[in-house]
Amino acid sequence: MDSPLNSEIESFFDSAPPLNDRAAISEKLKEFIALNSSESGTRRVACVTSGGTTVPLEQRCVRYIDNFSSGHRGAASTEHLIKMGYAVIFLYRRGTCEPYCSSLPDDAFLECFEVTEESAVQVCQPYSEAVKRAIRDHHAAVAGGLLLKLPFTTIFEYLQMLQMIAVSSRSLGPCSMFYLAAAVSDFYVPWKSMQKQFRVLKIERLVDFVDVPNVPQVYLNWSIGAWKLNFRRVFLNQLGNKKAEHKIQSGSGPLDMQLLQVPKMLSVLRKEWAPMAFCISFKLETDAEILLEKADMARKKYGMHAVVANELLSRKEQVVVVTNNGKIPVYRDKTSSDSDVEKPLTKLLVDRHSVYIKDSNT
Ligand code: PAZ
Repeated sequence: MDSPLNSEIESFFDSAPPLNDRAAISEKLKEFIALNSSESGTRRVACVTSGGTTVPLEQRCVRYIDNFSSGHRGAASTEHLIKMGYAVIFLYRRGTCEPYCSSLPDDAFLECFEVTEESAVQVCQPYSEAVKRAIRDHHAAVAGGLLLKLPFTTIFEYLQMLQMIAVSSRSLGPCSMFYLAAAVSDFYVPWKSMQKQFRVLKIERLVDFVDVPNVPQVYLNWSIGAWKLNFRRVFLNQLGNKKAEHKIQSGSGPLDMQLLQVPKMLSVLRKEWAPMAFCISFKLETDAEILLEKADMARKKYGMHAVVANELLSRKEQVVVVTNNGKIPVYRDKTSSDSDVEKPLTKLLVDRHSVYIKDSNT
């Protein structure tokens, strides 16, 4: 338990800001899992993660690091999994694609509705069918206890919520699936060190840490061209009324930033949080040459049951499912314009999950 990875994970969670709505999330999860577990048979429950995590640079966040993920993969996969009988916990980045919305325009609220002469609101004719279908299907999934949507924004929220979901769904044993399509930041700024730096100082004014009490490691080093340095010593009132000494300068210039690596939670998810669950992670690369090799390395390293390898530009057309007994390419059905690659992909993974459940029960 006391491995270097575990202590990194512990320090990540210790340094994370507590979730505001932890109790409410926990209650929703408990209800959802109970609803989908019954004595007559447990329904399969998938946790689908979707969209990208942000890395805040300030506690009162003005600036943050983000990534490209649209959440399309996660939203489409959720719809297919529900169609195949799964209940889905959809852990998604606020503002990215949501299930049942793909046929609506981006600003659906403003484009799909109009105000009539009698001041009533009605759906614009061209969107009538799409809106009806989206509302009907979404309502059926949520009201039927098949879809629980949990939004996140930051890497801190995402990992805390993933841990809560994994631990809560332990009771489902092999019937639980993790489908980890979110694009998760590799690096982060520890929350506590952020408080020390940015509560008083603005990012562009901070040059370097020297000797900050209670901070064992210097996490960030914002350095600005040496020729411009005009250090002043400031003493900031910090945690427990202790004084922290910073060097700052008031000029401008380039900014170097050192971030900590986000500890790899996949192996902890597999070994500790949800050891019986069927786990699928995704590997994205921009270089096709190294993609499959890296996906297989990730599969072995983190003990995943499958890794879905995808390349940035072709990710909507084809992916490769890497398992311990082979690499299976999966293609979008190009003969149909409204088909997506997530349909055959989820079908394949659901079949693998069935075999896994059968093997686990014998
Ligand atoms: O969200 P999206 O549909 O735009 O893209 C999906 C994806 C490329 C983020 C996903 O398939 C994926 O590869 N996620 C893992 C990325 C990674 O951390 O390697």
